[in-house]
Amino acid sequence: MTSNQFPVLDIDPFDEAFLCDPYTHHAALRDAAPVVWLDAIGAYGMARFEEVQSALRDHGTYCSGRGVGLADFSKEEPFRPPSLLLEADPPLHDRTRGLMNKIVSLKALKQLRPQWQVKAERLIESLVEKGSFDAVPELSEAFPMIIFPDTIGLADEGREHLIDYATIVFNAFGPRNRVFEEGNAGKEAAIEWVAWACERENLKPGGWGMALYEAADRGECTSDEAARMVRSFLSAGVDTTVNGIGHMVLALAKHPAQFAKLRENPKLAPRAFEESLRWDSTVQTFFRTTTGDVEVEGGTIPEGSKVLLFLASANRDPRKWDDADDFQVDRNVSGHVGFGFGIHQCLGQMVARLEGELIGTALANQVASIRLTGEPVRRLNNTLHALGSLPIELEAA
Ligand code: HEM
Ligand code: OVM
Repeated sequence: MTSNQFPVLDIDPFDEAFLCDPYTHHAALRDAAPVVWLDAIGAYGMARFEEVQSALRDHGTYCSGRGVGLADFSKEEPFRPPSLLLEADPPLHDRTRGLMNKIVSLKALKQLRPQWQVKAERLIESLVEKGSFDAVPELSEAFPMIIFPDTIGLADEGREHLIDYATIVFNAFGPRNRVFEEGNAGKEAAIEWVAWACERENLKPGGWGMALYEAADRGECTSDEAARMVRSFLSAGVDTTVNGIGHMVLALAKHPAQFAKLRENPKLAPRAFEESLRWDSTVQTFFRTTTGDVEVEGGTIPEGSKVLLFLASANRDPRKWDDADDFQVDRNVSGHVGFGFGIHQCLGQMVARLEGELIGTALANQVASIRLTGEPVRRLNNTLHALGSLPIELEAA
């Protein structure tokens, strides 16, 4: 399938040069046209804020049920049974979402906040004592791993598989390229562990996992569906916040004046986290599939086309944001699409925001300066902007 109506670009958004530094390539995508054809992957692309937001809003035209990766589930076997949320359209999506929204509620988060706050303050306290360390294992992975698996009620053994599992899942939205093959190699055990961890008998009482089986007991879903929904928590709930926190720390380390602003006013912590998601969006892209021929500026996208939505590029579009490439902790960042937009907008956004706020606040309270002590190392992933290593030094306040 080709298109001569739209500019044909030979940029591969999943090649290693692009994934290493996506931001240097986004402007070319945005400036070419509102809709482009990406020959390297055989899909359309939208990289401007307006088009990305419109496509996310119009879930009837740009559907998710045929997968939100490059693979079209109506033609190819999905790499795992589809998510009942992410890879579903209404009415199935809305039914699942309703069930899960009741569990990830404002009330639940209010109850968790004090415990999570103590853990965030303690973690930063121990890291300030240490001084120099790698912020990926010791901070950005450590914090979500301290709180999230317990919130779900996961078994104690095997939790280390969670990050490997997310690597596999988020790589699988892209093509079967080298990043996929090499990134996923040797991580197969994680798939088996996650299937095991989602079973009722392996979940602890009182957690969000068991809450889904209790919904099944009330007849609100089947127990197979409950297992699949627990899997959604495990797929989307860890590596996203890990890299959201990691990139906030990196952004603050690179912008000492912005960190100083946050220290002067720790109440900016929620904004600082939100701005870091705009400035360096953890989830870089998702696909949609067109359900019919779509008339857009520049031509017609045929039915059954894959369209790659560049969320991270939309969040840096100068058509939408003043000084789009500047990181400003006091920016009004409302409307960014780092958590998506519309019916699929992140189920766990309150969880992520709370985690980011607590780490941002703990840093503002306890730390005088954050200094990079070496080059950050990227962990290339087809969907996530991810860090492998972030050597930093914290100076006590
Ligand atoms: C959906 C990003 C944290 C669970 C999404 C979407 C994005 C996103 C962009 C939209 C997908 C689409 O439109 O196709 C993020 C980021 C996070 C984060 C950047 C952290 C900084 C979390 C957490 C959880 C979670 C902590 C679980 C507690 C989900 C689920 C969906 C979703 C289940 C699918 C929702 C649906 O289709 O209705 N997330 N997420 N996410 N997220 Fe998150
Ligand atoms: C799911 C799922 C998996 C990956 C990502 C995601 C960002 C959701 O299994 O529902 O949302």
